[in-house]
Amino acid sequence: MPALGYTYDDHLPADFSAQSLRHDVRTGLTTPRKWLPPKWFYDKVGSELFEDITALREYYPTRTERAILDESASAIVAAAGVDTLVELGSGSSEKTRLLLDAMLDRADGGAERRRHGGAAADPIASYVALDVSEDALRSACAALVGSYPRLRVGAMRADFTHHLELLPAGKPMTVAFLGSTIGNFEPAERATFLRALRAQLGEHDHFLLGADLVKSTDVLVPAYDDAAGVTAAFNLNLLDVLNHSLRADFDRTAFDHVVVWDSQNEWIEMRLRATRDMVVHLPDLDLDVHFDRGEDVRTEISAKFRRESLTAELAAAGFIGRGWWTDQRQWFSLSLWGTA
Ligand code: SAH
Ligand code: AVI
Repeated sequence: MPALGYTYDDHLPADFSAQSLRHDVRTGLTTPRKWLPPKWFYDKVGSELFEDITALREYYPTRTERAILDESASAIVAAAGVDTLVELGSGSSEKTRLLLDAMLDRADGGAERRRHGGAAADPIASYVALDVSEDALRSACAALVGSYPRLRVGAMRADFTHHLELLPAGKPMTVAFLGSTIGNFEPAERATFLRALRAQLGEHDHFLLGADLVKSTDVLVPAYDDAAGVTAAFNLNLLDVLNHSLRADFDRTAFDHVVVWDSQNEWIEMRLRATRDMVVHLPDLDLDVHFDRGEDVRTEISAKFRRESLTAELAAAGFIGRGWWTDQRQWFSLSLWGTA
């Protein structure tokens, strides 16, 4: 057993933040409609702010998904029938505990029946957390090790848009992608991701997807524009990330947090809107970026789904539906997908 109690594998190059962030910032801030990819939200402060968001009264997705898991984790685990769980974008791995409890209960029954003198602390199930955020991975995995002596825990620092080929092979696994993080992809990116994931899965593997559903804008918009301003702080923190990582000189007081529901695409857009004309210097990129007063940088889309179109997208990528769980109000869904 490693000293930490969990294994830690960093698959991101040492200059990941430097190179990949530079590339994304140059691409996103030099086009007429400026944008930045949401994966850069999650430095230590950003990961903590996201956790604060999950506790907000207005932010229903986390507690709704947790309620579905409370009700149905055992049924989900029974349908998937595996004892290895790999989670993409695992963050705090908090809701995951409901799945781990169900997996361990299920495995424990089997272990009792198969016991041939193995030590009581032998691992009976495995969990691999994959995230770009080292801080989130380390605190989540350390906490899991403390809570689950019979769980083998691994942390993989990796980018799920580039590194799916690193998923463990050999034993059947369920790959979980919770929290509706899939909604943060553009549609084309989402199709690429689903095809890439499908290519990594064998006939006994499953994909467990948490997806937020279309609902009234009276519920959707406040979830991304809360009264306490936590989501605004999360959005503006992106400018601090650029200032720290690229020696940029964004003045965060010169940008407003803006939330728009795009009814055609059925997604929420988070933007940062310049409140005055300005030039921002990014010396590490040898780049000066001009902002007009009122100009937006799109920082995130958060797509909301419908069962029929989501099923069609999964089918197009080669997945077969194995189960669909939702809450009473049908605000959020958990769905299980097989490959054969
Ligand atoms: N699954 C958790 C956390 C969701 S927040 C939940 O449901 O509450 C999104 C998480 O995905 C963050 O922890 C962030 O660091 C991670 N993430 C975002 N983009 C990523 C990428 N490209 N590769 C790996 N992890 C990513
Ligand atoms: C991680 N992701 C699914 C969150 C969402 O709801 O799109 C990120 C977030 N952005 C603002 N609030 C939460």
